[in-house]
Amino acid sequence: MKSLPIIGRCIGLFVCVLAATGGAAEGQLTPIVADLEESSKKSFYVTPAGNDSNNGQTVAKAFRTIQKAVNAASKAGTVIYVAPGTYKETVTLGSGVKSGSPAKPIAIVGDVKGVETGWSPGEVIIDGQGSRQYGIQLGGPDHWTFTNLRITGQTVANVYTTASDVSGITLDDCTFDVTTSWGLYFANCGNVAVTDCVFNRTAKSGHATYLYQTSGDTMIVAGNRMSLKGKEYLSTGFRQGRLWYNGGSFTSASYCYGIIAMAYNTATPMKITVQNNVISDAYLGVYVYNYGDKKSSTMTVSHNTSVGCYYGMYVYSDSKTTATITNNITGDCYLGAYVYSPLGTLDGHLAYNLTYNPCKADTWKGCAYVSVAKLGTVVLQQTPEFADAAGGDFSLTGTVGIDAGVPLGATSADVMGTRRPVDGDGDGNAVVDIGAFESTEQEAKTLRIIKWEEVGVDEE
Ligand SMILES: [Ca+2]
Ligand SMILES: [Ca+2]
Repeated sequence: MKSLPIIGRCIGLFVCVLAATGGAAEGQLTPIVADLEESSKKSFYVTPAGNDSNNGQTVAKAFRTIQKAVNAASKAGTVIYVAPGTYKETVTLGSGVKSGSPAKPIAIVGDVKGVETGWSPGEVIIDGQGSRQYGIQLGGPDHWTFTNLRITGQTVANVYTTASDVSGITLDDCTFDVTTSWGLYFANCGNVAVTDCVFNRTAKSGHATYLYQTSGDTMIVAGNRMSLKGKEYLSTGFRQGRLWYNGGSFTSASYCYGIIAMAYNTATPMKITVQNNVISDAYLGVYVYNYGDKKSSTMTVSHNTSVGCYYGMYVYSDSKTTATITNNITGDCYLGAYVYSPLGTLDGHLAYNLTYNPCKADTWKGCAYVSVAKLGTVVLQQTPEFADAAGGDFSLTGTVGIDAGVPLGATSADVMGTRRPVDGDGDGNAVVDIGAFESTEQEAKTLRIIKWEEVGVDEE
């Protein structure tokens, strides 16, 4: 029995060698070998050189289509590694496809670094070629995660579901080339998480995310970037109060939103988290809505940077939801924020260059379009300086907004995944910045000054 812990620590090669040489302890080792075989079956491989008549269990026997691997995945915890390359298909998770479990989702991982497949690094692209409606269509199975995929060339939505019970879906580190209708379209779904994704939009793109949960208890939209780039940045006219549809002014409905994160769940309390997102040029940059009327529901809408929109931020909740709306930037907008939340707190907010601003002064107190239980520090009409807004870099480089946030709703990392808070104004006290980016500029300057002074001393 004493040997068991040692085998446990040597898992892998040691066990395999003993088994191959038919060692004396073979009988004892058999169950462990069986376990290893079992776990190896939990990986499938898809490569551009694969073939769907293979078993998909090794790179040499890889599948050619992601769909084939999806159909083959039979166990919770299965990982499907997809080699760099282009996959011209719609990946459909229909009713015959297995679900993962909350602790062990089934994962499709774009092997962009080539570590698992041995392929040269590159993007893993699901390409609709301008003719397929969807990149991924979800129709039943729960608890699937999608990582490091680029989904492009679809005609309706990059990812789509209208099934009523799809839950436990995570999209992480993916890139979506948003169609003229939707990037993500999730109607009537359960728990969804969209994290660290890039939504490439143009002035003709539709909604980046349309998420509407009617079940589950958690919705997360965090660390996503969806601002327009180059000459299209601040080009759409939303910020002057003009509606805009597919690249032109429009007088009726159908204009793009950035983030739509809505829940109408009367069965269970919801926890909605919308943080560290970067949006520009949308009708509603950040639209968060909870109306299940369940006690202990929470909404945290913090550290978003939303510019060039008709409404930078539109947050609405029932009277039982505790909403934390803090550390957001809404600027170059028609109206900075419309907030209605009877139990809500609005604090550490920065708004500037508002076309419509009946409050005039540097506070929103008394403004009809902000109705919350607690109104804290709200800075209006101080214009922050961004590093390269048209390039998507909204790092603060001046003084406005740096170390100006509040602890409530603060995140421990910014949209780039780097730490918060950083002492950005060099006063020795690290405080979070307002917006999606945490500035490290002043800290870097301070370090340079110290080094220069040290050099100066040495030279004397
Ligand atoms: Ca700071
Ligand atoms: Ca400071």
